[in-house]
Amino acid sequence: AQPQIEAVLEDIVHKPYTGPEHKLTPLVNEHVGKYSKYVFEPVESGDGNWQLAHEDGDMKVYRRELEEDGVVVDPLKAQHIVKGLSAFEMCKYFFDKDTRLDWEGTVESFKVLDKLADDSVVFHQLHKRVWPSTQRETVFCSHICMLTNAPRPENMVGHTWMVCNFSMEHPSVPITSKMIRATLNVGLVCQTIINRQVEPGQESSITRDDVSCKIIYAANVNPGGWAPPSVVRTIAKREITKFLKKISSCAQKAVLEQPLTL
Ligand code: H13
Repeated sequence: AQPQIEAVLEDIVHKPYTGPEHKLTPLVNEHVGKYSKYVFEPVESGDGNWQLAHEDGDMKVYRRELEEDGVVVDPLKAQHIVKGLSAFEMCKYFFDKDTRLDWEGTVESFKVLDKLADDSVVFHQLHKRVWPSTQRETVFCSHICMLTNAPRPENMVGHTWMVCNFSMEHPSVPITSKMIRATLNVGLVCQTIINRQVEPGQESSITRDDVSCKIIYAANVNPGGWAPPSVVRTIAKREITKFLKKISSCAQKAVLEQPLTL
């Protein structure tokens, strides 16, 4: 089945949410192009290297154990289903910096370095100290877009949406010895699932009660600098689980009073 899956993933195309193009458009396209396919590579039926690390209701967290130069860089993938909101609403909530600190438990503070377009922003983040050692910082570009031709789960309505966050360097924040620069590449892909039959042309009758958001979240984290592998693995599993639970409940609350946007 592998060549078939590869052919399907090859067809995925991403469309900018708002545009226009900017100086990092080629870099964004490169990352989104790769990540939009990687996120959909199956974990259950794949090569067997993915292990289910945590399961809690609709949430599943998988990891592949990997070390580079003695540093743990386990790829992580998680799936979750959140009731009462659409794929677009979830991605927009994850992308929106103004509500980030409501749910983001790993960040102490952040700064916008570059607003490239409404759909592409470069950030510098200071992370909370999780070890009794040096604090981590990250510089990354965050991009929101729509994916076309992505594999559609059963009972899906509307479009597939994605936020791609990738580490990069930026001249205004050189790497110093005061902090360790961690690097992450993250893809959050969301699709809206409907729990009742809707006749063609009746889509405007869909309400919040009818929908759930299916999330696939993939993260490749390099903590930078050495830390005991078992500690990194414990923290990574704990943080990704906490993150998914927290963003889900915060996003549900945030959209509650608003009309559904598919
Ligand atoms: O995705 C998460 N947060 C984003 C918004 O703050 C930023 C993140 C990103 C940061 C820096 C570079 C690129 C992307 O996408 C939530 C992160 C949840 C935690 C995932 C697992 C953390 C593992 C930590 C391992 C020890 C350092």
